[in-house]
Amino acid sequence: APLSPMEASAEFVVESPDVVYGPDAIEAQYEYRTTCVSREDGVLKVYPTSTRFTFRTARQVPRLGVMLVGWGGNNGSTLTAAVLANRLRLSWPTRTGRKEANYYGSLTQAGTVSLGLDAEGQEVFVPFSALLPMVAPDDLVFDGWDISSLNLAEAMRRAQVLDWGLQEQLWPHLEALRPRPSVYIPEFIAANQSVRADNLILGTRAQQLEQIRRDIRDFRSSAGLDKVIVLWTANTERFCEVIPGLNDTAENLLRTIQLGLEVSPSTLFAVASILEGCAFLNGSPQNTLVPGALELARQRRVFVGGDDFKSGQTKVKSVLVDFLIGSGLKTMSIVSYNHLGNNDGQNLSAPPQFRSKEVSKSSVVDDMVQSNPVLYAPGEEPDHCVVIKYVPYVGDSKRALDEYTSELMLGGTNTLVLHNTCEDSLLAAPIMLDLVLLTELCQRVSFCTDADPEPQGFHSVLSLLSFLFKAPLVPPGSPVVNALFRQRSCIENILRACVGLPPQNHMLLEHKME
Ligand code: NAI
Ligand code: DG6
Repeated sequence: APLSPMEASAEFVVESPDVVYGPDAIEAQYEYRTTCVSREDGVLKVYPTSTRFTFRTARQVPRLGVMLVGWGGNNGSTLTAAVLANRLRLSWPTRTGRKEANYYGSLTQAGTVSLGLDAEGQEVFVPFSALLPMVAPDDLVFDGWDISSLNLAEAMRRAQVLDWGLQEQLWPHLEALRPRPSVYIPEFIAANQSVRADNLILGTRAQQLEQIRRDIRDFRSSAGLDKVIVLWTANTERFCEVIPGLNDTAENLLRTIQLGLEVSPSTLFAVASILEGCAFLNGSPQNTLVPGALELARQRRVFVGGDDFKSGQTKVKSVLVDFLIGSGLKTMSIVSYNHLGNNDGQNLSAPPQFRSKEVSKSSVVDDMVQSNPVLYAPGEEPDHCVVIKYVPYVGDSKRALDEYTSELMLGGTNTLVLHNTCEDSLLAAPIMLDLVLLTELCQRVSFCTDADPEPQGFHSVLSLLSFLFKAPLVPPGSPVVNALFRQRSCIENILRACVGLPPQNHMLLEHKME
């Protein structure tokens, strides 16, 4: 049943001696129960463990600015338009009736969590955003860069994503927003993008880096912001080579920039953001966050996250293959074809840029395959083929066709075929929103344990964001989780821990007794 109006805006309080709501922060004592496994004399021994954490979440939400690299693209213009449309409570006529602005597709804004059972034994749900104090998306302030000089109103029209009636209402609000000039290094994106490149930061790499840093500082002060987060939603670049001495350490990467050696535009933006103390998130597949950038982020205690928004076909894949293998079926072939006609598709029609996307789209079932040694021998994996074609006529309305073939018992096979059509940018925009809101929230969380009472924040590689990325970056040595509902549980349970609530276990034992 839909949430009642009261629950849809519900604030809740946890009544427990372990949770203190102070004027500045929520402090929760939390028992982290897990297990440790060791191999002893051919036997797996499993030891339950328990660690006492204190989580502290600052309650004051900041005035938050978001800088989009690729602001004038389909995603950038659609996200900016969506926030404005919601802030202005816009509605517009369509051939199927009036539509109202909403945030469908956003985990934090349109997802819910269960708080537990009420006296009648029924689950009580509240919006995900009610779990902890979060910035309201309507309050975000946008700025950004683009190699194309179109203002945001013209960019929205070029994108052809929004209904005309909505575009007309947004036009006067978006017209004044103009992307800052950006760094264009032609060999990193497809040659077909050169016609857009009329809004550029010139100079040496070191001068370009300084200009980006000045832009961030200028935005922060002129808009009166407490914090800025930078999000790459510009064209997919080709992979850059990771070369010892060039970009393998923070020191080498900074020297490379000073010497004007090879560095991608996205890595330049990452370095500028980190040096300005701003979290940097990579929504495209290329390896922007080279080891030197990761080390710099760690040294400066700045969050970074990536890679490549997990929006449509890959999201379904990370559910479907988890379902198949989790049910004990042996998936042996995954074939994913898609075609699209937006500028992203045009850029991806060049082989080096397609290759970046192919890698991130293909890595997404690895953890599920490796989790099941009953089905898969060591090194065995399904055939996995990814095809992307550029078909201008369909614009932003991406068509994705997938075929999954799995082995059943006694030699049977099962083939599932899926056809998925939707506006790509309307899937990506709410994911961008969640990335920014969750990253900002994580910046206000600190914790300590009984063994290590010194407060610390999350690791600078913010793996909690995995739910939102196709190829999640994780701290060294940490398992990569692609399965969508494991990723969602991770976010939900960590947020629950911050208010002293146990992990969601779905056991419903109360309903399993006579
Ligand atoms: P788009 O091509 O419409 O927008 C990209 C924008 O980046 C363009 O306006 C372009 O002029 C600009 N740009 C290129 N290089 C730049 C640079 N060095 N500095 C500043 N601006 C630059 O593409 P769209 O659809 O907005 O997608 C953006 C990125 O997000 C692409 O890499 C895409 O692969 C990725 N992505 C998109 C998803 C979706 O569902 N829409 C999902 C996953 C990833
Ligand atoms: C064609 O695949 C274009 C890509 O940018 C995708 O649309 C985007 O990465 C979304 O991919 P997916 O697999 O999450 O739908």
